[in-house]
Amino acid sequence: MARHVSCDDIRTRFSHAMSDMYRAEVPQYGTLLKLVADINAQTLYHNAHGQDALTDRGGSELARIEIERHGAIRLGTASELYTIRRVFAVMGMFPVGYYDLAPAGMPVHATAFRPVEDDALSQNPFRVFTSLLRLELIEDEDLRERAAAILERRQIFTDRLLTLLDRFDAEGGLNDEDATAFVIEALETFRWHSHATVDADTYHAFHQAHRLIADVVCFHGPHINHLTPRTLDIDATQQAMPEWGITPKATIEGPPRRDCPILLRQTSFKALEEPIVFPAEHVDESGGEAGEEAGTHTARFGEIEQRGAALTRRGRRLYDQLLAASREATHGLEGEIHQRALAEAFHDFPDDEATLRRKGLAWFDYQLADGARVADPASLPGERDALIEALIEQGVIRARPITYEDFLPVSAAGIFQSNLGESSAQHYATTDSRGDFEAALGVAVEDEFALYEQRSERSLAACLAALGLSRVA
Ligand code: OOG
Ligand code: NI
Repeated sequence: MARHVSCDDIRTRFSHAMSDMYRAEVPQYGTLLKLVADINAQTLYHNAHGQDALTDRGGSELARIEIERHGAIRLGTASELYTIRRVFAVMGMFPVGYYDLAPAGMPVHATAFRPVEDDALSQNPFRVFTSLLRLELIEDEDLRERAAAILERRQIFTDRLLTLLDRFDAEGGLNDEDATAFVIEALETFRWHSHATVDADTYHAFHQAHRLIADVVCFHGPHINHLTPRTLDIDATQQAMPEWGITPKATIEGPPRRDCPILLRQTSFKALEEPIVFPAEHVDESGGEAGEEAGTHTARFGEIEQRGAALTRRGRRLYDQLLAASREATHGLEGEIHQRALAEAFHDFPDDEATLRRKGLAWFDYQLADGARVADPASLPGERDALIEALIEQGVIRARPITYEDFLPVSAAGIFQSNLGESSAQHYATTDSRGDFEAALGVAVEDEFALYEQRSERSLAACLAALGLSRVA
């Protein structure tokens, strides 16, 4: 039997193919990539420490930055979500986390498909924020039923892709030829279609109910709506954007600028209105066919992100609390002034690595220092936390923050809004629908906190084992 291509390789082939496709479709994305590469090179040049901080996994963090991207798609039905899970599985990407965006006025819930193993993440951490429209939140019953009927009729996956998915599931992998075909076929699902599947009136009716509904329901497939490169300095990138002909949104989402970056900071720019064509649906009075009708649709945009340390549950609670509390102080503010008020509101969030670690606010990865040896094992404390501190103090092990690999619901809602128009947030009185989402997905989503904890524990256990101190772990 022919050898299987690794899922990691398929993911990397796919993310390159997707990036090439998006660059051809949205030229501003190409400009953004150049700008981010430029800023990253400058940041590394001016900040040897920044480079050092990125070399935590033996330099792999630095290597992955250049290919690191996240994208987003919006799906219409449970069965689309079920099948996209199978598609991402071929690329070694699994659903992590549940994001309910209804409280923020978006009629969707979501997960992030991403690699979960350390090795896979360091090779290429490609992620796709994947949301599912919640039709039940459309109030107008007639519109809701029309949307469901339209979505029921479409097939967003090619026949060949479905065959390849069955082969992958049956054989546990794809050979080189099939992997190549898989990338080509999977890309079709993410492609932009300028022909709407519904007439202009139907489109406008959905658009009126919520722009997001029109975007999901009226097209042949869930076009990739952005691909985001990772910058090492989002403030500098945001500032430079206008010089490159790109207009960013007024505020950076997420935590303020800090010495020790945490979680995720993001900003986006609105894509231009794109021409679309509505099919000729009616026969006009003279008996001739009324021609296709031209229109426009705003769907695709650009975004940049800067990633920092993953927070523990405790750290995340503090982040959520401070962010909520900052609302009043930052309301209506933009740009630098907004960032200053936000930084003020985050004053109580410790901003040095040692405190973040000791207070259990962020996750750390532990590595043995070069040539590390314990001089006097008997003198080491028995209690675990004290032992770790002693080993760090003696320079035997090093602790590095683990990079946050996920998304933030409040930020995501802000990104949705900037892209769909500020007026897009609506009030939805809903309960958390995680159960429905997981039923559609066919599996439970993984818990991101558990993944970070396991990684931290594994790295620590390996250090202690190598030092002959495993009894404590
Ligand atoms: C997804 C918006 C969320 C992010 O980075 O948080 C997102 C969408 O607009 O479909 O991309
Ligand atoms: Ni995004």
